[in-house]
Amino acid sequence: MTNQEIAKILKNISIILEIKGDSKFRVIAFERAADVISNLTKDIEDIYTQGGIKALEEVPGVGQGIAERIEELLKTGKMKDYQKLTSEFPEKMLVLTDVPGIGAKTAFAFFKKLKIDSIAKLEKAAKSGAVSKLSHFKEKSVKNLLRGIEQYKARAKEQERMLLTTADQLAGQALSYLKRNKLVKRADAVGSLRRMKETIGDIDLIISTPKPQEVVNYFAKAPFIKNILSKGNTKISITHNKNIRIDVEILPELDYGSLLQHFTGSKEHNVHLRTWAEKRGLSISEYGIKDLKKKKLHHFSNEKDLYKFLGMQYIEPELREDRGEIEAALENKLPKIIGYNDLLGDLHCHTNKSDGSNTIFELAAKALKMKYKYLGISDHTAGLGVASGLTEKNLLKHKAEIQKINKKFRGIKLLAGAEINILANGKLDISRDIIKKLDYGIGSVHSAFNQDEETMTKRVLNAIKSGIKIFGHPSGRLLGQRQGYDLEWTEIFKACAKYNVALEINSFPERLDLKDTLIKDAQDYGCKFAIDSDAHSLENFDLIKYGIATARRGWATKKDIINTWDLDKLLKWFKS
Ligand code: DGT
Ligand code: CA
Ligand code: CA
Ligand code: ZN
Repeated sequence: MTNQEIAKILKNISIILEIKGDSKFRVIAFERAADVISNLTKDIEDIYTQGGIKALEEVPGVGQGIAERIEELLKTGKMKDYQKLTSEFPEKMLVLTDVPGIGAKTAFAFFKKLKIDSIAKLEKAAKSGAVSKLSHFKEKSVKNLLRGIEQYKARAKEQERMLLTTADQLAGQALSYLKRNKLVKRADAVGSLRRMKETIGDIDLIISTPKPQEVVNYFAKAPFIKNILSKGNTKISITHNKNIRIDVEILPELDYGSLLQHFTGSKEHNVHLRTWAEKRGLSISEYGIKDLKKKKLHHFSNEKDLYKFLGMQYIEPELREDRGEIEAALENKLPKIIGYNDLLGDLHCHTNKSDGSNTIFELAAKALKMKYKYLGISDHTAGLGVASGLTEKNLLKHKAEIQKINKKFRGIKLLAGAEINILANGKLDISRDIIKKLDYGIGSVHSAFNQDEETMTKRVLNAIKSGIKIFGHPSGRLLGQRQGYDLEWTEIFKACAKYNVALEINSFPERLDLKDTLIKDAQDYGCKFAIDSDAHSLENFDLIKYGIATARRGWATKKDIINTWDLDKLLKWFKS
């Protein structure tokens, strides 16, 4: 039984206990255990086989009672308590609580009074007005309900895909296994991973070798394989033991450029390219480009030559989404997008004075190792009362501390910033005077996410005019968990350009926010960007790669990204 399956059952128990009005303490205990187990890196089954029930009890959040139930589940595949609970409150109806805005009690009312036990039935009842039979369901709540259902559906679709970081790690593991074999001449990740798309459906790899069959057999023996889906002479598809599909294609080196181009996609980019070429008597495939008139097949061992042959600029993989890149490449008008080594600093990170895990000194040492010229420290402010943030007084103390530690470092300059809450009414939670004493402020929305578009837009516009220099994770989306809030983006872009506020491109895997398409749009208004890690620990600094990838997918160039600028220029802009 997987951790996820066990966590799901514990979570369901907590929901049913809540419906039944059981003690809050018990509800939370099951919820917490579910949460811990679903995030555990070790398999519960392994923990149990190795250390028995005592080892289970050592898992944080798992007490004796829950450990006994997990043991029962692992031994018998069943849990009596759970069977009893679900006979009264069917497992099926619990899906309703996954809709944002529906709690355990409401879900049960839907089930009991309207016999609703699926999202489809819920949607039907909301649209037909049947839900208003529940006394507290008036017009506004029906509208919210429909919105919640839309969010649920979007999230379900996204959850079938993995985060870019996950795919990147697993592909890295598979590639390093392949490269240990001398028969493997070249091996690359292709598909959406090479294009660095924010979420990935499956992983695609290509290999060139003189001995395809031997390499297929070698790959089939990889230790990370759960099962083999299909196996041929030049291709193999497997399921990774993390339940992820990997497709592998193998070709001789002669055609590697064509293969790379073909399997990198996107499908839309390739279709456009093929149609364009057909009109010119050329047929493009993974085996090369055929000149139909002269009946000659051109081979490409190198992708750059392929685009050159077609008479266009080389198109970086991140741009291949059919968003105008082919037209631009033909006119020699593709922008030179930011490179992976162009950043001179990072402007968003947290110390242990708010919710980070490291000291100022540790962060600075890491930034120096990354060859940064400056590092902006931006801890949370205290205005929301949640998460440990800094009060105005403590923020000034923190600034003094940053300046003190700055003196201990050569080659890197520490900047004193803050991540300031944009309150529900659009005010910032620290005063303008304090912001002026800092090098810069990031303004972020961390509360009241459900405001309507007009209110949210006004709120953010107000903050943009209040002295912040970076608008942090602008849409607030969390991939697979939460859609971004509603903003009138053209208004936001105009204001950011006018008040010299950079839009953040946050590198956290579930954020990648601002997203690629909006980055592209924002440039039409003259907006600037800051690519930040938002590091809460030292390893988080390395996530910056994904933020840069997102900027590249948004066609952003070096000059538009404020943390590619040298310190003088940056500080001058902060004062503007
Ligand atoms: P994903 O896996 O949903 O994140 O997206 P991709 O782009 O990796 O798509 P996938 O895995 O279905 O296919 C890998 C690449 O194969 C795709 O990017 C382009 C290439 N390809 C070439 N011709 C075709 C075609 O006719 N259909 C599809 N689906 N892909 C094609
Ligand atoms: Ca794929
Ligand atoms: Ca695939
Ligand atoms: Zn932050």
